Amino acid sequence: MNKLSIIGVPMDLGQTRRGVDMGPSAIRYAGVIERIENIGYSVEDKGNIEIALAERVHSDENTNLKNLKAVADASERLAQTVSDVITNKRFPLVLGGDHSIAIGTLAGVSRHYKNLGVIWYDAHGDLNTADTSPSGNIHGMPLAASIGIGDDALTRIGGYTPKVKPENIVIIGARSLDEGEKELIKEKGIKVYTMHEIDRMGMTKVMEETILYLRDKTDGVHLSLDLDGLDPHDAPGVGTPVIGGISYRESHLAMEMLAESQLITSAEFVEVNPILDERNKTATVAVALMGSLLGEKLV
Ligand code: 4U7
Ligand code: MN
Ligand code: MN
Ligand code: MN
Repeated sequence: MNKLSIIGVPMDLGQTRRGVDMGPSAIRYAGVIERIENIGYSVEDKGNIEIALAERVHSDENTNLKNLKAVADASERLAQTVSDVITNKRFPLVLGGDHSIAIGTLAGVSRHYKNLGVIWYDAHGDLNTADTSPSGNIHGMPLAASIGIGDDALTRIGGYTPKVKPENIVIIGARSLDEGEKELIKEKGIKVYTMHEIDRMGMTKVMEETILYLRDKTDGVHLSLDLDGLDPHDAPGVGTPVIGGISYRESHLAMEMLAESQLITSAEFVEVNPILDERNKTATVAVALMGSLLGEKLV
């Protein structure tokens, strides 16, 4: 039987809006365990990683990265937990929390692969550094940190860097990229399907190309799905919504195609903020997408 472990990360220190720390609870409340058990997995819930309370963290004056030390500490704990899950031959499913948690998730996953691939499903590139970030929020930096660019405290989680090669990354859904991020994408040759390509080619072709692009050169693929990749109409409970996003149906199709490809070896769903949500809609959408990703069938 396929085995899966859920890891909750009630992280809100990578940005400044309250509520995203309740994401793991909202996703559990939306029935994630039952949903995945019904597909046929043996599911273990490892509970939550300990995160410092935002009210008790004071930022370091030596850096403009908000809550840097607290985020780095939590990333180390998450990396260890994720790595243990993989060692035990279980699929790690990480529930956020803001997207800064991807730094820890990837640090835990990447040590198990020679050539990890990453699908970054997001309205944003999350490729900022202290120098390019307009906000100082670390949730806008995890992909940069994972390719080894940024503050050492973030790039060296787990004691090694980089976690991913730029040519093994596919960003899907981008529609809000900062200038520094655009430059980095060009410089590093990161593959991006913006909303323009999704509109123009359709999600089917985007996913076919993504799967072909990653299949041969990787020995594992991590899916990092930021709910703000979806249109705010379908996923209103996110801290940084951007209009003109991917629909629920398109996302559902993308997850089903990934399930069919059997490419995905770990996943995280992030940025669910129940305070900003409408009757737990975004957590419910997240659980439905997890179901599709993990092989749920309609008939
Ligand atoms: B998320 C932003 F400036 N780019 O760096 C920044 F637009 O994990 C947003 O994708 C980052 O939700 C969004 O602060 C981070 C901003
Ligand atoms: Mn985003
Ligand atoms: Mn993101
Ligand atoms: Mn649309």
